[in-house]
Amino acid sequence: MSIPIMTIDIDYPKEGLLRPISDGERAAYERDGAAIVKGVIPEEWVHFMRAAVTRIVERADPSAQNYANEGDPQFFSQTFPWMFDDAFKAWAIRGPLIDVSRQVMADANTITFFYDQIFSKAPGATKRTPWHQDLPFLPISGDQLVRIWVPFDRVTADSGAIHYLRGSHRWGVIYHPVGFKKTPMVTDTYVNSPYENMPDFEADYGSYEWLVAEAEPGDLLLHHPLTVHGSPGNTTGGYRRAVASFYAGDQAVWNPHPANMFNNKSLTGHVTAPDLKPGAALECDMFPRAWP
Ligand SMILES: O=C(O)CCC(=O)C(=O)O
Repeated sequence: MSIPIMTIDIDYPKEGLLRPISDGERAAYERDGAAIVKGVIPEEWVHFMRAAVTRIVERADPSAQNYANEGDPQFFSQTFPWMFDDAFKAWAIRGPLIDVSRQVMADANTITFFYDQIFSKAPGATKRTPWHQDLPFLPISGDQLVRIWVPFDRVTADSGAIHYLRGSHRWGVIYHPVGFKKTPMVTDTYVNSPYENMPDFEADYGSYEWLVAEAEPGDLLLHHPLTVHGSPGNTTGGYRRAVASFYAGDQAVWNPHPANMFNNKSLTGHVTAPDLKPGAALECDMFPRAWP
């Protein structure tokens, strides 16, 4: 796919964040590596992005993922939707999440949009999201990084609320990436990771403190890319649709380790990784400047 030009050819909502992120929310994020921020996304954006997610789920391009087991209701995912759908481009580089990133990474001089990913669990999609951290999948290092997960449906414990292991972003450990579906293409990429094996968090669930992130449309979740997290299946009769967007400050740099997501062609084969030198700033058309 060619590098997109930064024009947006559709009409999109113009309303910004409904209120700033509070000191308490920022402190919770710093302490726990995850936080629920209530009532900040304008309703117009929620409707606009719910329709956009539905469009991409229905499009079912071969570059999309279905992590569900054969015959089960769909657990859909799609990376880089912003590169082929202008609604996602507007959300990524003109929407309210830029202000969120600025407020969370207050010491950053610039904010770069790194990538986006849709997660949609259909009614009855029982496949769980395995425990993982995001950083080991990504060709970046640094601490000025935030993932913002925005739901477009009500998210409850039984529809697949994300469980975050509180404080795990400060353990100083990076775990081996695990494929959401164990196909050879995925497993062969991640086997080359320089990171250590993950403990069995499922078996020892009760020994840790978790944030179970139930949320409503209009809310958002912040998480640090080193926070261990995962989610159960959706046992309700409704969809659980969300978009996760990843932003970086100027202190983050390119780190193309062998297990990064661009080597997992089933996830990113529809885009071309940029030709940056290890340690370089994230400056290229694929990672657009969101601010200033
Ligand atoms: O929506 C999910 O279950 C997975 C989300 C996730 O792992 C992420 O955004 O990093």
